[in-house]
Amino acid sequence: MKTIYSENHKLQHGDFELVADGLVPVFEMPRRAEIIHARVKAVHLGEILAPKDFGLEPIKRIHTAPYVQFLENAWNEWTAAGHAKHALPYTWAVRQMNQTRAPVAIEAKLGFYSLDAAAPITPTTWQAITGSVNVALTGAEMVKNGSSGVFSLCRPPGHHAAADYMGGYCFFNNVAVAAQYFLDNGAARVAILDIDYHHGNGTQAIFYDRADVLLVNLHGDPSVEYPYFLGYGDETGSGAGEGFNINYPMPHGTSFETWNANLELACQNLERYAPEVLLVSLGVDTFKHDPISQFLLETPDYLKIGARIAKLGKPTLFVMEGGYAVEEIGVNAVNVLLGFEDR
Ligand code: FKS
Ligand code: ZN
Repeated sequence: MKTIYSENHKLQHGDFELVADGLVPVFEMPRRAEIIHARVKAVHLGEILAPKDFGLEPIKRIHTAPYVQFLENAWNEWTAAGHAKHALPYTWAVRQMNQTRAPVAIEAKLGFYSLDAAAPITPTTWQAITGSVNVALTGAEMVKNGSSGVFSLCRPPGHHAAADYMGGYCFFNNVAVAAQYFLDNGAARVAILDIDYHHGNGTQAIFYDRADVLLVNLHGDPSVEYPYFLGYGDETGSGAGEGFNINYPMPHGTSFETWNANLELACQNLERYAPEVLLVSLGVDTFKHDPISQFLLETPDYLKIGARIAKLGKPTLFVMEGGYAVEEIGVNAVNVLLGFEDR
């Protein structure tokens, strides 16, 4: 299997994130992608290619123009406003507040275009996030052209980002942009399987009323797990999209046995939908030693996951999302790909 990778991911490196006990060094760090890259090389997974530049048009098929413009200009506006440290939001437009009138002050825009304070904007965030989308799109183009499986080693991740907000380390929704790329290039039915520990709220929000993308999510129960406010089992899609959003929330402490039983149900739904192409939001924060997550999957389990996905028999684009047990992230992520290839 070929891997798409760009060194540009290193241009996203936040300092701190806010957790319940205060500020801690960011979990979503460049070393994550470097360890995965090293593992891809070590097992000779296949050729590693640099991404092509697809420009902003494919991004704007998913994200609103004001949001894209906000991200492009955020750092300049932030420094022009006299700030020097990484930009973080701290005021949000909740409930009865106006959520349609975009504010002018950069401090306000940060809150307007975010769901939390876990997506720091640094001087080089823009290059990193456009690079990450290009990694996804380059993989999508290769799958479109006949590859049976490609690994887009995206960083920063994307599945928490919606059409017009960032959050949870995500800015552009790489997997959604890639899914739309397939639809815009001849596919009529696309499926996304999100196996990251966290619910892919951004991907769900983007495709919620659409029947051309089936989204299946396996994740921590949102009543006790980030992103908290989306990801329940009764969220099944709306309008034309009714029935095309399927959630499998699971409690803290879920073992591979239980998780795998839900993967089986997820795969049966994918088989019924019979997509032309499958995208996998690949997170390995389901690992039992993940520092911010609460499932109990073990390293060999990831081989079995890849093998089950391969059984679907669809051209498949793997898009990297989360995983914070940094030393093991390479083995775990690449095990999914090795399992897919029956290696
Ligand atoms: C932890 C608080 C939660 C944010 C967690 C974000 C998870 C991101 C992810 C992605 F795939 F997007 F990277 N903080 N105490 O893993 O879902
Ligand atoms: Zn995650």
